[in-house]
Amino acid sequence: MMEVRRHNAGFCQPCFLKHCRDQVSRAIHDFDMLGPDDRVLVAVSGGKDSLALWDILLDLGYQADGLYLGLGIGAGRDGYSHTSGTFARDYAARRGATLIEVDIPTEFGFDIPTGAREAKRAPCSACGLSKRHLFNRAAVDGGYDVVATGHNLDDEAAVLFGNVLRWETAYLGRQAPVLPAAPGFARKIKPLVRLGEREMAAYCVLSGIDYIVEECPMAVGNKHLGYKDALNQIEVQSPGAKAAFYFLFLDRVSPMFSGIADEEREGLQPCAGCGSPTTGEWCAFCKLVAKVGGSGVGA
Ligand code: Q46
Ligand code: ZN
Repeated sequence: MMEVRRHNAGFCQPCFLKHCRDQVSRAIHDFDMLGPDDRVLVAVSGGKDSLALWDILLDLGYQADGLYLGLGIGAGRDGYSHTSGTFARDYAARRGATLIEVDIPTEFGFDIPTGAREAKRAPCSACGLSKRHLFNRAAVDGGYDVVATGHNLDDEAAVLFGNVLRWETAYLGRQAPVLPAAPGFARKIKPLVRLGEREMAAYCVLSGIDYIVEECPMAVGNKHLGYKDALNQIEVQSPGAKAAFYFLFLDRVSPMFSGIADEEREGLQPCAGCGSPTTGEWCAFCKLVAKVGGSGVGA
């Protein structure tokens, strides 16, 4: 029996898997994320969230391919990136699904820890901008309509908490489960926003999906993890608080900031290196590649 306190409900195995699929269907419907003919590119890390998302989208009948990005984190065959790639490949092979791979060290000549150090950025900042850029580029180049990521309710509530603490209005304007397509940008969707971290781990265990349990070593000391802990403590006292915090924000507060996000997408021009839309002459990813002295700018 799997208990979900937020819903004050307990589920047997088949009902729990159905509950997860239903929550994803509801998110897709409520936020108008996907049409039946959309081609979806799922950002797959080898972790529980992205593999569960890919599984559920396939079960729901969507045309969903995976994209695995090699970040070069951790040395050797036991390193984080090597291991996470193995889980992504194994899942794709077992399910007969298509997995596209982009390996940053091979294609651009640097790994994320080195890139971050040489560009004097926090590792997660260098990693995040690389992921956003390369997922979008793969989607646009591959003719996909949508990039789907495995951000769950815990992730989104923690990001919201951090943005509210510092009243980051531009980020608040952008924090939606759907970012519409624009010239040079595929639509971005987060179909797991109605499901928590614990539910995603249970989904994988109950449906026999093997995933990398180890956290990325670069996440240690990350502020985001502290926000998750704080919200978990609140959730213990008041089940449902996390979902209320996030969904009432979307309903009542985020419309006030959406104009800021729209303004940010206006006045973009093609990056001199890769052609992706950007505010300056070079996009953040090409600047990172240039600082690290890597290869592939303009490729
Ligand atoms: S993979 Fe990349 Fe995460 Fe690792 S370096 Fe940070 S952002 S923690 S989701
Ligand atoms: Zn560029």
